[in-house]
Amino acid sequence: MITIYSEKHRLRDAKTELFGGLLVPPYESPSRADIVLARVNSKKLGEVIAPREFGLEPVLALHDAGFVEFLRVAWDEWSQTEYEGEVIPTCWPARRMSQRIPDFIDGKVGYYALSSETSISKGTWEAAIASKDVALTGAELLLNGDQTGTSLLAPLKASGVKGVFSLCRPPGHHAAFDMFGGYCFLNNAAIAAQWFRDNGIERVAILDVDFHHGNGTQDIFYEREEVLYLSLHGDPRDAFPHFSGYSDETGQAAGEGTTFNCPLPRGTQFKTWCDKLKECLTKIDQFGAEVLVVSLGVDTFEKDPISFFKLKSDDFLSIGKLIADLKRPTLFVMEGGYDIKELGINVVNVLQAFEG
Ligand code: OKP
Ligand code: ZN
Repeated sequence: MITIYSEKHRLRDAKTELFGGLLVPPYESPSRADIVLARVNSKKLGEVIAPREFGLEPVLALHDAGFVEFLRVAWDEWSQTEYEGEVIPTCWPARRMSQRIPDFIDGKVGYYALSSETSISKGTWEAAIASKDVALTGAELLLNGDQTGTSLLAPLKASGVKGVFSLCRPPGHHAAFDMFGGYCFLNNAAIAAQWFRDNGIERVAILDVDFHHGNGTQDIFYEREEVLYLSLHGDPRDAFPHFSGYSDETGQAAGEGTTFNCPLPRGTQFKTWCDKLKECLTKIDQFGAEVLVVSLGVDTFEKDPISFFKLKSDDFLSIGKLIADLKRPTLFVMEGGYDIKELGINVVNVLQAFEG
């Protein structure tokens, strides 16, 4: 399997995350991509290639233009104040308050933030742009093949088991139409899914196996019938993002029925999780998805420091195998996973088992 990877992920290296009332070193750190890449290489998963640049058009296809411009200038505007730390929101347009966009950066960051743990730091914008290019390059490779002109999609359709791995960092699934947070800025998986739609693919499914609900992906496609979003995640009554991911959120308007949420309780083991995964896979099959995008988070791991499921390293092999059984061209987009020690093992387990 080919991996798409950009060194520019290093530009996202915030000093602070607001966690438990303290400013701590972020869980979402450059070492995450390093450890995954090291495992990709040591297990000889396949070639590792750099992304090409797609510009802002595919981003503006589904993110708000004002939001994207805010992300671009946020660090510079913050740097021009007397503030000494990183960009952290402290004030929101909460219930019954005005939804206007303020002028000063303090107000703007509150307007565009969905949570406060995620500091915007120097280089965040550049890394987020590279991350969405990693996703888009993977999508393009899956659809059009490599430079030799060989389409990967044809053999995919025949064998049903071809995939591409976009090693995105920072992650994306919490990034909504006009909100950042949960370590995410631009929604890499959603941008890739939309790119497939804009390049002749009728029906796309996004399967989100990250421990956290992908509120951003759900938000972006909530009223859309051609993109099916399915997620298994920690029950939002107990887990971030807390205000999205309930089972009665099923889509709206034309998109009614094309969102499927499986919230699961503390301590969930693989057996229970896997039964839900199989339900999701059946729905993807029935939906007639031509391409599958997997939001691949492995923070469901039993040793993950910020999550509460109990999956073991070998379970990730089963996940890869079950996804392969769907026989759909599959773009794996990296999301979360914070047990640095075993992160690479768990990610590459999914990918190698997918390849069989
Ligand atoms: C990003 B991804 C824990 C607060 C949760 C944010 C988690 C973001 C996860 N007390 N902090 O989905 O892996
Ligand atoms: Zn997560």
